[in-house]
Amino acid sequence: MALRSLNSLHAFLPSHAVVGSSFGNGFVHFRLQRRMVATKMSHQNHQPVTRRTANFKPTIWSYDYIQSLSSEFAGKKSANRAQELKEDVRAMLVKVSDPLHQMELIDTLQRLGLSYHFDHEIKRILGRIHDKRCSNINTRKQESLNVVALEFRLLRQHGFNISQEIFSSFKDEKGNFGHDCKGILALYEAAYYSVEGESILFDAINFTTEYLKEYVKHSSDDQYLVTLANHALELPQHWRMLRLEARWFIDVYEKQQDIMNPLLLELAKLDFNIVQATHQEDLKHTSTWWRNTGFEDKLEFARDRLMENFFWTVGMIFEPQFGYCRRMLTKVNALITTIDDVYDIYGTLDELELFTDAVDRWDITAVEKLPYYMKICFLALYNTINEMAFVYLKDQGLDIIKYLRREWANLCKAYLLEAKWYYNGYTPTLEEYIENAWVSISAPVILVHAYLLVTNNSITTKDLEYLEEYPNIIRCSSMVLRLADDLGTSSDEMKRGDVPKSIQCYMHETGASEEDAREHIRGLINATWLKINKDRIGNPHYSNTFAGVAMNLARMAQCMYQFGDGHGVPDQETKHRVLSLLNNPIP
Ligand code: 0FV
Ligand code: MN
Ligand code: MN
Ligand code: MN
Ligand code: MN
Repeated sequence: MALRSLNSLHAFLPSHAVVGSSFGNGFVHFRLQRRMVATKMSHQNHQPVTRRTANFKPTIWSYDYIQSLSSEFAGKKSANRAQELKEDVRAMLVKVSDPLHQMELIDTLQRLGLSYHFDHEIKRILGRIHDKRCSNINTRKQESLNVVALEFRLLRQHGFNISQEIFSSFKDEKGNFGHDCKGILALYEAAYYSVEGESILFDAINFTTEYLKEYVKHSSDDQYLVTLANHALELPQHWRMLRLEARWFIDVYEKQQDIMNPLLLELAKLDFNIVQATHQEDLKHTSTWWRNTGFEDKLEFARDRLMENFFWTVGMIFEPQFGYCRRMLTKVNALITTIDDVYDIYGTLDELELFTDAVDRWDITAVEKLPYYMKICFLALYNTINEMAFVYLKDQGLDIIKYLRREWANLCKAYLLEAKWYYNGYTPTLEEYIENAWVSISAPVILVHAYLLVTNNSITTKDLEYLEEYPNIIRCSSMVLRLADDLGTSSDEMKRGDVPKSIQCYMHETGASEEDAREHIRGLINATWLKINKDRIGNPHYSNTFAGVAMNLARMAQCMYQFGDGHGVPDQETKHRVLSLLNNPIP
């Protein structure tokens, strides 16, 4: 049935009458299950309005708890000691001359979450390694798989171009890469940096995955390697949230008495705790803002997830100097989470049209027509984003309001289309769904704000035009976020009543089982990472910082939805993760 005819049909039906109507798809029965809340008088026409409720759990992080956070690592004493240690490590890094040891040290610094202090040194060292290796690719035969794979991964991580061919001599005619387990693990981690069409690396992922699965099943003397292999099989390093990875690796590293360097360990712990203290201050700031929005009681139906929204932001950008960016992006995330619930749960279609129009026009006088809860929501959005633009104008001399409001308007339009699909019982094809859903997941909003917030002082009109076209890195990061979100949230969304998500669209279109559809979606996530990897190689269009934020958003999605809906469900895995990153210092 054509969408247009469904839309016009809808105009004759009150919103609740659509429930249970027979639009001939498999989702109608879910819609019957949606829970209804008390009937209220609508602001518009004084007809009773039946609204959905999601019954989200309340937050587990109270305002008072957040405001009580404090850390003994916030002061000068810690900062001074860290400074001393950093200079020692820097000296060590430039003194090491053997390339293998240099690379191992860089890898350890990265895993401990310390490499951001040594960006310049690391880039210089890797630049030298890249130049030297590019000129004599054939000498690789004498080297171990471990060395070559480590080098390949580090170079790709830092945007250097290096060919997959350096692995060809390790591969036999059966597609095996030998029996050196350390090397195979290194190859596994490296292969996740592949781009489309790299068949050696494609084979490498298959081979190494099977090999490592067998390896961890059988007892081994090397417990360290078993630990790393198990962790890698769960998710490769490339896909992991940086701070959680650092927190995990610091513990693992400490237990490795024979290879552990006490200097690195002390700095890693101290730095982690200092960064945590900075994050606590950012969190307190945003929690006061959140309380002042009044959403907690004026928009009671919406998720109260300030802490989780902050956690997403820490995943996107953790370095202490980006505190302002972290604070603003947390507000952006919290606004998105709330507005998403307005469209998905509470708003009637009439109200949603008005809200979308108000955001599209970015017009304060549009508030007059909105129901009370939407006035609160719109003004909080309008004021927060305008203030951000005001600060930008004042400090950077650049008027960014038109770029910001465009993103919010696009988001609301994508939300509105989904709401129409939902009320009309329409199931799009997967392609039609995705065309809208990479926008409705909100990543373009987040990343355009992030781009402006991390690219201080140097933005040109050309950059802004480039941004308006949504570079690949934004599209791909959005795709990963959307697909991972659908894997983690769509089961509950279907139960409460929502538009069919990627899994359901694919099932509807192909007749696949849910498990096969999920497998298909996981395949799309894999394929999207290949595009991200390609975009990273030698790309001059944006800073490494921004590329990091965009990739980190994709990583965060895989983290938040690893065990279900980590964003919506507050008291499970996310709770422990939040405690370990934001509450508990490393002893
Ligand atoms: C997810 O909710 C959600 F709210 C997101 C991803 C918005 C906030 C984004 C960040 C904090 C990064 P939900 O699954 O309800 O989103 P959809 O789009 O599926 O309704
Ligand atoms: Mn090259
Ligand atoms: Mn939603
Ligand atoms: Mn939604
Ligand atoms: Mn969802």
